[in-house]
Amino acid sequence: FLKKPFKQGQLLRYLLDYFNEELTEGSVLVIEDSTIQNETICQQLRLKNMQPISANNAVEAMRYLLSGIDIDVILMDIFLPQYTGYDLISILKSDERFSFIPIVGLTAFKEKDILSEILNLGADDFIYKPYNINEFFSRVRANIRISKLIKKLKQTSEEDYLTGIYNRRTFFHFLENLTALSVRENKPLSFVILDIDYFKKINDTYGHDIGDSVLKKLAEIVLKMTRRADVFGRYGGEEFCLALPNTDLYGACLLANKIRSTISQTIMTFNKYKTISFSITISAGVAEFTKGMEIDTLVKIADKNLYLAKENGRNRVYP
Ligand code: GH3
Ligand code: MG
Ligand code: MG
Ligand code: MG
Ligand code: MG
Repeated sequence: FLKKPFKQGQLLRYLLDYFNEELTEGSVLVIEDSTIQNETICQQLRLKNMQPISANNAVEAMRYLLSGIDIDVILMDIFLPQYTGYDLISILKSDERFSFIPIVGLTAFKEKDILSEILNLGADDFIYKPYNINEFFSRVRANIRISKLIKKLKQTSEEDYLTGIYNRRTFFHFLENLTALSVRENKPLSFVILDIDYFKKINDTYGHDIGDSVLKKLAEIVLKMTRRADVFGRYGGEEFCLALPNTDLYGACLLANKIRSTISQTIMTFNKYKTISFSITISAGVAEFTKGMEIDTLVKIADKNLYLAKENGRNRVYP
């Protein structure tokens, strides 16, 4: 129900929200080698407002998953050429990037203990072919429900509530992985801590809500200036951290300085009782990871450099 007269844009937003809900009940990756069956399943899903993504084998399915496309449920035929459903389930369930996506096994093969084998491997549900169409939809839908709930929980636990970037725990989880990658591939890796200068004064002068908005704005600016492979998180309070793969100390200082300079030149404008405009500065400490170094040590070095940047006048990067 939408009461007239409505503001311009309100109707459009309402319709978009409405149709988004209606149109996308969930996305389903359909892995089935029989083209006819694959097409039939996709057709059936489409009729129920689910978005099918069709793959004919495990490799194709992996390609979709690795592309980062959002998938709610995986519907998987067990007998596939080359890599079977058994292989694929084992791979997906031992990879933290995909293990949370519900897998529904699908087969016409009724012998032996196939159902329990598949569930034991890590599949979440199972449907025998030929299936009752209502049961099929109900099972897919139930798994979409669970999937969306898991994704929401995952997001809440990984993100910083205020800025939407990674929280400290997630950041360090990624950093840990990046240190291993750096050793394995013999590529540099750098770590940066950014800290807003005199942030307490912003809160004291304009209020905590404006302080919060400054943190959000800063996160937005830094995120735009980093590469896809870089990891950006909120270290705590008004401190942020960056992990920069394939970047040595020199490159990291260069980027940190670019960020520092951009921020100092950004006029932030907020509307409270009146329009408030000001700019902020940040200081940064940088450290490069070397083989065998503990993460604690890496952080300590960056922290020490941040301290030096502060001591020597702020709005600067050390070393
Ligand atoms: P320095 O230049 O030495 O870094 O000074 P500073 O004032 O930035 O540092 P200090 O550590 O003294 O103060 C940090 C302030 O950040 C204090 C705290 O209230 C504020 N703060 C921490 N988290 C939040 C938050 O989520 N929102 C807001 N608005 N303020 C926060
Ligand atoms: Mg098959
Ligand atoms: Mg601080
Ligand atoms: Mg500070
Ligand atoms: Mg401080």
